Amino acid sequence: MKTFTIARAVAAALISLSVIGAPKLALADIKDYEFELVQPTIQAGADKIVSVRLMNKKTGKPVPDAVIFATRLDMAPEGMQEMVTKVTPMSGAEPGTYSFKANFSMAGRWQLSLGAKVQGETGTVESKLVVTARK
Ligand SMILES: [Cu+2]
Repeated sequence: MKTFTIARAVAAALISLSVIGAPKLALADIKDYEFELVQPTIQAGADKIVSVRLMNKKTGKPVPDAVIFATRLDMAPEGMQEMVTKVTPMSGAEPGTYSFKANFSMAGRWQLSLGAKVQGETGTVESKLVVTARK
């Protein structure tokens, strides 16, 4: 009788665990996505291409077909927030990679601010990446 009760309690606990665990597996979170630079350094100068990869941290795979917006490139990391350069989206070299053309008119660290909407996810991926322009 006692063994039977314990077995039932264990079974009940396992069932409630699987119920609690299920939503986490079913729902991806916008926080599971992040941008990373394909290359952290770039040659200073006009019309340079900077590429980023949007990663799903849970699967470790790049995310294609995201809508990228709110891009800004400035020298905030060097205390030059007002030094802003235009960012032109380009087609990415491979799925999940997003490229931009910009003038890196000065050597030093540039901050690339990005936003993204991922298909099937609510919310926005936001990221600030620092690219170093070499002379
Ligand atoms: Cu500057």
